[in-house]
Amino acid sequence: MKNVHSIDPAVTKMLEIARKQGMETAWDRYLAQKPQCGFGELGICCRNCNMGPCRIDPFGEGPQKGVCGATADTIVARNLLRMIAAGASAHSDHGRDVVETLRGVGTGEAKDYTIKDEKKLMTLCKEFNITTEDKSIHEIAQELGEAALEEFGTQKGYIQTIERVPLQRKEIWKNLGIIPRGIDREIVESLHRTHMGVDHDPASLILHGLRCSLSDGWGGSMLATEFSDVLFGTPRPIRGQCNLGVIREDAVNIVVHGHEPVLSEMLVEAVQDPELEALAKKNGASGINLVGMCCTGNEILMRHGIPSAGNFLHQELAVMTGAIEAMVVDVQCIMPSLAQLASCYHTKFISTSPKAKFPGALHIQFEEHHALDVAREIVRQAIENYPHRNKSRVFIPKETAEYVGGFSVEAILEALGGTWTPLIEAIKSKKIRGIAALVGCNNPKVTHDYNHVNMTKALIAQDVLVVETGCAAIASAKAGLLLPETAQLAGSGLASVCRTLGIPPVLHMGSCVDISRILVMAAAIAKELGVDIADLPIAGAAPEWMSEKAVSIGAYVVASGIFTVLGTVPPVLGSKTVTEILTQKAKYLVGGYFAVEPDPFKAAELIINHIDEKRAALGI
Ligand code: SF4
Ligand code: MSK
Repeated sequence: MKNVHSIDPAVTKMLEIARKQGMETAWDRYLAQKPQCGFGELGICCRNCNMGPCRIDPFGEGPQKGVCGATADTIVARNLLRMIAAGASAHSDHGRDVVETLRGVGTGEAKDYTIKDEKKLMTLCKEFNITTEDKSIHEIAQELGEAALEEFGTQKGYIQTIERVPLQRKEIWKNLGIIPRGIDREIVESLHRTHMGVDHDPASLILHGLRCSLSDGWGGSMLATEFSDVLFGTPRPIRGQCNLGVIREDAVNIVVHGHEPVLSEMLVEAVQDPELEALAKKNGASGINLVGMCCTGNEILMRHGIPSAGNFLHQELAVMTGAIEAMVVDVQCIMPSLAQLASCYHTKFISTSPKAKFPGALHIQFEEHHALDVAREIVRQAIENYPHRNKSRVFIPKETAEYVGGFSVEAILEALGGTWTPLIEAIKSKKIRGIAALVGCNNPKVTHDYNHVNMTKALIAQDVLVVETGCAAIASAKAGLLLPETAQLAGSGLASVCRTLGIPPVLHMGSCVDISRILVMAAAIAKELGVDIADLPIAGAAPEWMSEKAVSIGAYVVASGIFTVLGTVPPVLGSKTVTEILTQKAKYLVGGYFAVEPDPFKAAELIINHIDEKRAALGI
């Protein structure tokens, strides 16, 4: 699709407002960047030392080596490894914060948090070999928190959650030497290897990239998910509303944007404080309206049905409605443009993380030991800002869509009646042809939501059950695809399964770190069938990805044995060797491999062909 910014009518309306008001957006800045640097696009520029920056001439006429002698293969592989390391570090540091919060509950420091899923706490204790007899819940939480923190720098040679992987997969990783030895260790080693004068072999660099990414998917991200469930509850199916229309003209609107539920969960609690509700009314509002955005939005959507104002490219548009009293952010995927944009309206742009500061923002530091007080202060700031709203500048698009979210692995198992058998039988009988995981961001290089929505529709029409997280899931929510009624768009086999179980053909499994839920589900099905994950009729896709986290995700999904289609081109084409490893040789090494296909219909076909190949190999 050409020359259209978005398929979402709410976005189109807001871009018209932006044009009228002379406000710039990511789409404008993307166009201003064009043509983007060809060296960067191909991944063949290096500034890893001060003999550079160096670049390789892609046409073979100019320099073919950096000052140190590094070739295009080395430079591309090093750059890719650095992207993986950055992505893995973001997810894993998020995981660390959640684990620290659980430990804080145990020690009594994080006094405003409680344990909402005791059953999961106990299950994790078993997994981490922690005895629970004669211990208080607080002692257990502290001990489990400490054991999980060990995973970041463990000395035992591998991370604990690797035990969840089917034996066949573990053997593959062992033979390749890519079992992650510690979450932080693999990230640190990535930076060491890519320092000037260390690892120069593209295959060696990429293999370490897989190892580093596994420390994210099966490590940091998985801890983030599991420990969030313990603290805030394991999601169960829940209905809610999505898109910019969830912003209310008569209420104090607070958008919480970013990733970590430790902040958003406290805001959920603070907005229910009767004193603050009364203050909102005193200031002329009907109440307080908390809405989410991006993945922190997904966290509270999954657990509380809090409305989501949209995905990644909605963040600037929400401010432009003129009806946002506070845009509250923590970490990741937050455009720095928000600070200046907010200053053009009455909106308070509030940063909260000591790790993520923004010139022009109001910084109210979020601290776990008095989390609720900080959350209340943020809400108070928003309420007191309500009278400053310029009503003549308010424009809120009407678009909203209903969704059902909250499909944790536990919730899916419950819907199946407690065992994987009904799902496996449906796959065997081809009612469900296979499973595709659609994940990842938006990117102004691609018509917003176009790939997500069309690929999802094309897959369910062919009886492929689609599981989604992150901004991909929000795209489907806005398009009305996360409803049981959507079964009518599915093939007859998938539709009949959905009707029997009362589930949508597209399951919202959570935020970006919750891709670990998809790994857990894949591992469970593989174990049940006695095969490797790579043998399953499943595939992954990141149709509109943009972030380094998505690079780490793609790498760990492939390393877990799953074929993955990317909708935007990664910066690797400057090296034939690296491109071949990722798109061909990886298949023989780890079972999974990458394909790049910007057309969502062709991408869906690639996935269906792959699923059919796997079905044939399994003899089903
Ligand atoms: Fe150039 Fe080599 Fe230094 Fe990179 S590491 S900037 S290629 S000299
Ligand atoms: S928020 S990483 S834009 S999915 Fe997780 Fe969305 Fe991508 Fe951020």
